[in-house]
Amino acid sequence: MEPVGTRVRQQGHAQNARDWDRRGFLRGAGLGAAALATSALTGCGGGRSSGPPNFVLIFLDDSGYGDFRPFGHPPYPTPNVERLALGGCRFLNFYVPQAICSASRSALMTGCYPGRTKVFGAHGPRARGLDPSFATMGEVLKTAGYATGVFGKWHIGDQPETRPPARGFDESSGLMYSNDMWEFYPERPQDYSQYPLQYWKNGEVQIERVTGEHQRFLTTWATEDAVDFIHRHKQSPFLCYVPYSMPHVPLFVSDKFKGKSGAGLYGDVMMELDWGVGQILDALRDDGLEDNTLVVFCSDNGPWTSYGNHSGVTPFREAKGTGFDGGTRSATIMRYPGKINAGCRSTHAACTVDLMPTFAHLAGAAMPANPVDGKNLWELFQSKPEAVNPHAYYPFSTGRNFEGVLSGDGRWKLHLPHGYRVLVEPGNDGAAGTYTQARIELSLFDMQEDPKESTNVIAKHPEVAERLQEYARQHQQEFYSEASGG
Ligand SMILES: [Ca+2]
Repeated sequence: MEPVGTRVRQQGHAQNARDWDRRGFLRGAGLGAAALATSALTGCGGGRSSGPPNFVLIFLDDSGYGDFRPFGHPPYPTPNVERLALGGCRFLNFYVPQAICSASRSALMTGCYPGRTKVFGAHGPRARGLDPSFATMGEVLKTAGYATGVFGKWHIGDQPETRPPARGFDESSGLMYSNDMWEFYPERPQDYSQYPLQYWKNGEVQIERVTGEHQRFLTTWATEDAVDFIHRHKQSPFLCYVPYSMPHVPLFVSDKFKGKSGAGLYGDVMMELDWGVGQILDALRDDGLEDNTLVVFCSDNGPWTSYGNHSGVTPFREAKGTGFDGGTRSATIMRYPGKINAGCRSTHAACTVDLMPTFAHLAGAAMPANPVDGKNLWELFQSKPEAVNPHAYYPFSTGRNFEGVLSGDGRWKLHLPHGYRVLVEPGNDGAAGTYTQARIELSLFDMQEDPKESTNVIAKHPEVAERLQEYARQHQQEFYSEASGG
């Protein structure tokens, strides 16, 4: 029998989506004949228990550092993320190199800084995105025999040569860019009215014109496709990349969680994402794959606080779209039973660019021919006592502006002089608030003593500032000078 969710997406109209939601809820709740049939078919173990690990990479969109326990204390339950953290390691100082969608995702997929790929900010419909000369994680792992799937928001290319099927992913479903780049969205609909938001599956448009009714299912569909992919590939090594579209505005939630959090729509959306994490963890457990799978959980950037009660929270300075830690520091969990200590907590600095090289190392895959900035940090991710971060520094940027560097040990952060946006008044219930522009001069922050970047200590530590300024000069020269094409 054809899966119900697939049929809905092929037909792609609201009534069927609602019908599917009801049946999807029954199945998710373990009720009805469909639930029994599904579990009887899939919950039988027998997955590959040795050899190179599988990778499950869950990447949220705009989730704040404090949106989940145990990183924060949100007013809604997140039991599945807590379960993941209890079984693995929490990384408290994990960074993205730029706190905007496309730049962050390109860095994750390639292990290259935005200054190298020249993918900055967030691209819109029909953009070419990431140049195919930079290998993706999917392409790298495929050379080692991995099956690869991406289920959710791609956002690093919307042309035939830059969509997932051309970039190393055997299977794919979801949106090619953000869910607000959308003719129905009240913010700037004129920018997107010529391009209906499309839902893609395996290189074909499955829904020509995504509506609000469809958006309610984005989290469920990504989850279902990821779970299905895991079940079908339990005998071969796989990469299952799940870049959820939520909790990027406009927020949507299925009936499973609508009104369930008691904390508004954002809480409902986060509960549904937590449910998705739980479904994926259950699939790994049921297939006997838990011990041979590295699960990584992270967000592409910090919260979009302009959206007020439709935004997450961060304890750090500023938020999405800035080089401050409120934008670039992501609550990250890694679980790999027997290899990463359960319940561990790491304060090492690390960055999403390091994931691809680390995955390649674990998979026994050769690194690509193009230069890569990230490094294999497997010993550091395992919290080996002797492990040190081999990076002298991590750069951070916003759009095309290189803004400064963080020392590789995470202790010091140097801001070059740059402008940045500051929230004046948050919006409410889906409406955007207002920003003003501010400026920071050359500043050094001691991230250990002052993680909120509040006190400039450059006069107190001139030798540290000089060392970081030299790294910044080198980075500027290599990636942002005219000679570099920057
Ligand atoms: Ca984002």
